[in-house]
Amino acid sequence: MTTRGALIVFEGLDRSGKTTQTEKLLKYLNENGKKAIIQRFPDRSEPLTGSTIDNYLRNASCINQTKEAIHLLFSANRWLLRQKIEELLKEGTNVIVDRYSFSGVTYTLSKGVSKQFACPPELGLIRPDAVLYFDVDPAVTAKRGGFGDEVLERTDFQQKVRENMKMFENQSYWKKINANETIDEVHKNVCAIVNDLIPKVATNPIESLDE
Ligand code: FDM
Repeated sequence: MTTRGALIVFEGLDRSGKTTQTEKLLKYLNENGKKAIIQRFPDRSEPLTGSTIDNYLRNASCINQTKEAIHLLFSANRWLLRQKIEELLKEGTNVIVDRYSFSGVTYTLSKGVSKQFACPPELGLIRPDAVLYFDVDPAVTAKRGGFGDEVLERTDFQQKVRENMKMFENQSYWKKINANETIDEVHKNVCAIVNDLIPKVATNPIESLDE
C-alpha cells in the first residue's frame, strides 16, 4: 500500500525563523531517505496571482485595492496550488509549507476585516497534519536583518498578528515552537515533532479545513 506524505505547515511572524527551519527540515528529511518539498505561500511564481501579490507586498506598483480583495487574492493563491499539494501527498511526498491559511486569516484580521469575511475562503483547503507555530515577541524580530523591507513588517501590526494567532491554539494540529532558541535547538524540536508525525498520519485520509 502506498502511504501518504504529511502536510507540515510553518507559521509565525515575519523574521521568526520559519524559512531557515523549512530549509533545514527539507535537508534532514531528504538525507533520511524521505521525499519532501517546500511550498511557500504566497507563491509569488503562481501565474494568475503571484506577481500581483508580490507587487502588493513590495509596494512596487502601489496597488490601490480593498483589504478584502487582497485577502481573496492570497486565498486564491492557495486554492490554485491545492490540487498539486494533494497529488504530492498522495504519492508519498511530505509537503513542508511556509505560511498557509493561518497567516491568511490573521494578517487580514489585523487590518480590521471581520472573521466572517476572512475565514470562509479557507474552508476546503487541505487540513495540515501539523502547524508548527514559531512564537516570538515582535520586539525581537524587529531587530533581525531585513525587517521592514515589506509593507506589513511594522512592529505594531506584527503584535496584532501575534494576538490573532491565539485563535488557533486549541486546534489539535497547533504546535507552538519557542522561536527564541538557537537555530540548532529549534531544528531539533522540529525534527522530533516531524519524526513522530510522518508515520502516524501515513495511512490517514487527507482532510479539508472545516472550521
Ligand atoms: N501574508 C501571507 C498575508 O498577508 N496573507 C497570506 O495569506 C499569506 C500567506 O505576506 F507579511 C503576508 C505575511 C507576510 C507576507 O512574506 C509574506 P514572506 O516573507 O513571503 O513570508
